[in-house]
Amino acid sequence: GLPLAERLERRIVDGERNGLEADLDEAMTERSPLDIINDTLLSGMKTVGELFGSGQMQLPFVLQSAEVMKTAVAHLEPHMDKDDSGGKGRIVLATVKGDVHDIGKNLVDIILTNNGYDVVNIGIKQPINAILDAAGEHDADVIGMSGLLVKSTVIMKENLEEMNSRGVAQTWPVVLGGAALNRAYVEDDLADIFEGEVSYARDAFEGLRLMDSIMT
Ligand code: B1M
Repeated sequence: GLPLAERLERRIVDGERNGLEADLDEAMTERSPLDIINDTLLSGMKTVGELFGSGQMQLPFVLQSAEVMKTAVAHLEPHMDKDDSGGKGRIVLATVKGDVHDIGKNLVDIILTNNGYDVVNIGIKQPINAILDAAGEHDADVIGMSGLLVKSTVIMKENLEEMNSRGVAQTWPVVLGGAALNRAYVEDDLADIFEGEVSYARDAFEGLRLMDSIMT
């Protein structure tokens, strides 16, 4: 058979979950859960994206791969190093209106939670109203928005404009992430129109670094 790491990556691409947990347990004897996610599972998801984008994979199979990815992350999560005492700061996290992609957002949740932040994860397809309501209700320090569709980058811009017009741009620094964004769009274009602080996180770890710098 294939070496373990390749086998795990194949499981994501093929959406094959039989024996997944056993392979993950074996992988954890050699590598940390986060390394397994970053070096192996995410590269499987990347392949899925490429196959789907080039028409070689149909949507139901993408969904299966996403389910296997989620199962794998759920299996690894309890084994991660954590300081989940909370108290370092609170972030409201959402996938924006019209967008269902949540694997990345949920990884950000895990990384921040495991590093002492309180995360209020309000889920997918969240309109700006719901995001701002949650931020107010939970007395958040930061708002985090995720989105993977090109359409979502436009929604994010509208959300920031809405925060401007409601006069709450200064209330919550905003962190944005997701595959359709890029640094220049956020740090040049969006930062230009937003009356508060907006930053771009390329991955969950940059999200953590941004939280650390905002909260100190
Ligand atoms: Co969809 N999808 N999808 N999809 N999907 C993409 C995004 C796409 C690029 C695939 C492609 O064509 N190559 C494409 C978008 C194209 C575009 O907009 N131009 C696409 C499409 C077209 C669609 C549909 C429209 C397909 C259809 O219905 N015809 C549809 C959209 C539905 C909707 O949202 N309304 C759709 C649906 C789906 C599934 C439901 C099948 C499934 C999602 C399941 C789920 O999430 N529960 C799915 C998947 C799995 C993907 C791909 C293959 C993988 C996404 C993923 O989970 N990656 C994706 C391909 C790609 O991204 N290139 C694709 C792994 C994840 C860990 O990465 O989310 O980027 P990511 O998160 C990273 C960073 O971006 C960052 O940290 C994470 C860890 O490093 N990050 C943050 C993310 N959010 C952050 C927030 C932060 C900080 C960092 O702070 C707030």
